Amino acid sequence: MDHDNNLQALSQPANEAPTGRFGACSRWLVPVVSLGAGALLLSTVGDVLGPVDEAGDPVLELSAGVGSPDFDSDGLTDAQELLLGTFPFVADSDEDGFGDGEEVARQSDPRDLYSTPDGAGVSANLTARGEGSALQLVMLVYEPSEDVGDSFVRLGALRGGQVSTVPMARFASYMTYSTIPASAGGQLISIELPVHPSFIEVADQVTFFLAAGNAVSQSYTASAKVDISSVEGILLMQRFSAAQVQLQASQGGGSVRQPIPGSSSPSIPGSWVPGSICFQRSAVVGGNGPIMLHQVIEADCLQGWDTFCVSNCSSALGSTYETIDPIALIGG
Ligand SMILES: [Ca+2]
Ligand SMILES: [Ca+2]
Repeated sequence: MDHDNNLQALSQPANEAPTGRFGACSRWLVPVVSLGAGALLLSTVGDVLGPVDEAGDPVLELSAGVGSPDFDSDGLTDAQELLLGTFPFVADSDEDGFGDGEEVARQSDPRDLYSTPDGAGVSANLTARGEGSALQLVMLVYEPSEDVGDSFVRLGALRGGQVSTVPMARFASYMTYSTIPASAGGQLISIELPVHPSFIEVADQVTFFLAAGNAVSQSYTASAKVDISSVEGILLMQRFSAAQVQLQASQGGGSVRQPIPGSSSPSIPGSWVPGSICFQRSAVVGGNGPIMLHQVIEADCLQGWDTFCVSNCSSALGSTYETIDPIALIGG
């Protein structure tokens, strides 16, 4: 069964890749393994690799070199800093000794002086934002080794029940990539990768996941994921946040669906509720390896957020969706 094969591939380092585990130019990249059937992300058109639709036809071309600058070289692009509320021109916004990008990668708050990274191992963060016509995936990996070549990074997608490896090496001309020194001698790897919205729209929901580890031990020790869904032509990012969850703490927490319109077309439908957001709680009702099946057990437009709630938020009650358990990606 395809699931089993894909899950097995997920749980093992991609050392069966045709060009060897490390390419000559980018040692940290895990080269292409394969894309699952029905999960076309790229196609060769002449010598050009680019996004395609389900029929395999090229879709809107993303211009090479797309991406926001990182003025203060902290690993977060200016656009991402504006979204996070950090200072695009100050590498350490809260002056706690850790750069903003490093704090995001290491799960601490770059806007809180008293929130600093704990733990010394590999750490990863994956999120997304809209930029132009693309969904921009934002990957940050903290690698404690001095040698960035020790890193072992893999990006994948769960879509329509299929797990695929996203071949980052083939996106090289599209993505923004940098490595910068971290505070204690390690490295911060920062990658922004544009994905065409149609990749999500054709499947309603896609979970992108990132696994990172050390090449010497050939195992993944950190992982992250982001769930993106498509409703009425708007992409929604599922987010978990202490502050948001506190609103429903008495009910056991949950998540919110935050719209991520492209910056060039902020076309939130008029039927959406401004100033509130779709809050959902779900329960795990099944799964297979790292794939978990959730059922929505609560769905309400919740006031208090400077965003928009999808008009059919409450109709999600009882629906199911698949996602990845990032913990299950570790150790393979
Ligand atoms: Ca920056
Ligand atoms: Ca901080």
